[in-house]
Amino acid sequence: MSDSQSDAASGAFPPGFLWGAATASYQIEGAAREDGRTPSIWDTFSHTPGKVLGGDTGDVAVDHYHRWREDVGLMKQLGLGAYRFSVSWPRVQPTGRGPAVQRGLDFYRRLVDELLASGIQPALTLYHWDLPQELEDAGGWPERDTALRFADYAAIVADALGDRVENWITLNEPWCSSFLGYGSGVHAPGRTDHLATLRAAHHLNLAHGLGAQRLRAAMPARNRIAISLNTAVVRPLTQSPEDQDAARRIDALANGIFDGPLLDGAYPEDLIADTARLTDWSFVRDGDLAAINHPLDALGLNYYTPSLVSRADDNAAAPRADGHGTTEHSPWPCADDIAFHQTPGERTAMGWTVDPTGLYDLLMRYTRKAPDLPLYITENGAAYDDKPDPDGQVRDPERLAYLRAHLGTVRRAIQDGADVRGYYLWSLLDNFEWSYGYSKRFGAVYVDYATQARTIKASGHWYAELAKTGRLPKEPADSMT
Ligand code: IFM
Repeated sequence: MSDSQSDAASGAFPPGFLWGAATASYQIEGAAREDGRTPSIWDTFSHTPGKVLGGDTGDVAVDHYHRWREDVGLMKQLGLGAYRFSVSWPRVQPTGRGPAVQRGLDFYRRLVDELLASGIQPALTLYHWDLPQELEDAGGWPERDTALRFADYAAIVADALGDRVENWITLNEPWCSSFLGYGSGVHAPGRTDHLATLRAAHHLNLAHGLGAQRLRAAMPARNRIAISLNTAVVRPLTQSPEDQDAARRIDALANGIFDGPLLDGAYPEDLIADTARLTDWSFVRDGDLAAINHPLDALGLNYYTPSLVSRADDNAAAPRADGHGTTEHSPWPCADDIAFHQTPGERTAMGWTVDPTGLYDLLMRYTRKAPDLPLYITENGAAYDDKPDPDGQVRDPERLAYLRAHLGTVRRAIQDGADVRGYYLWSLLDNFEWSYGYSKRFGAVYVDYATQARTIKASGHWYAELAKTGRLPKEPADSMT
């Protein structure tokens, strides 16, 4: 038994386990038109009537651009060891080309310095979905040039912050950028073209690889480079060969399309065969796969809920609801005959089933697939309809139970050999939940959107206790729950 396995067996997380929280630029910053920032695809999308619930936009969000110092203070109160944030590409390189804007970079430098002074490790994500609109106008992720532009942008940020940020994540959830952005169209830029979806996925992979090369060249060797994937845990509805094949196909489209080139240096053969009627994949050029296969220092996994699929008898009847909204257009290319089902059990406010076994399965899957790669859970959490009580406290027992259950399975996975080094709660603050606007609250900290007042929720106090002791607290942190 390794040291970390025996720690886990004794109820504790391994020493040095990183307790973090995560956010993303467009979801929290606001200040959409300040200091030279130009519009991203999410500015355009959210300002298009009918795209985001209630017509919400990220114009103000939770005003983190101005309240960042207060927010670092909240992180200190939560006892966080790490904070994962993303850089807004159009804030530091407006329009996605050309020189950097110093004021934009200065914002992140101040934030990082404050984190370091507070003993909180920064973990920087380069791309969490806010593509400069001008790059989308030039074709967006389906076009190869966007990957080259990303590599230049990565070098700019590495030059500015590589001396003080040690944890780097190239992309967040490239599946969402490609399949929701270009397939179902429920995310920006809102296109519904399955060939564009697959091209976007490849160019996001290429962006990761080229970006990782540039980061490596520009930064001290101690810095770690990772990517955050929202790998799906895909389960067949029944054990019939048809349902098992449906699960295999969705697995290839959700996972193999990213972890194949990243970890094995190739797209899975079944993915190529399953999508042959749409494309011959000739947009993959010589040298691309080697670039994407650039060595990683860690793998980030984001987990919320598993997927349950079956082969639909009647194509027209295949439900579209797959956890990302019920949409007119499926995000999944060449999979119109596959149906998605609600997994049984309690659901969060997103309608996502609470199933911590999926997180265990995910961690063990990548332990088997990439045994030498440290794993980080770069997102996990739940939305609930939180409201302050008359005494001003925010009691969120469902989220607390969700976190406790999921962290219990993380501990079990460590005990069973998974090299999990840290956990980032999604999210630090309530924020702009993409096409759901401000209607879904994921934060450990409640935000009153009218006043921007912040209140640590009961689950946040509980998490602080966990971060302090490295053990799952037996009882809620205080009488609030
Ligand atoms: O809010 C998002 C985040 O931006 C990416 N991962 C999933 C979260 C919850 O939907």
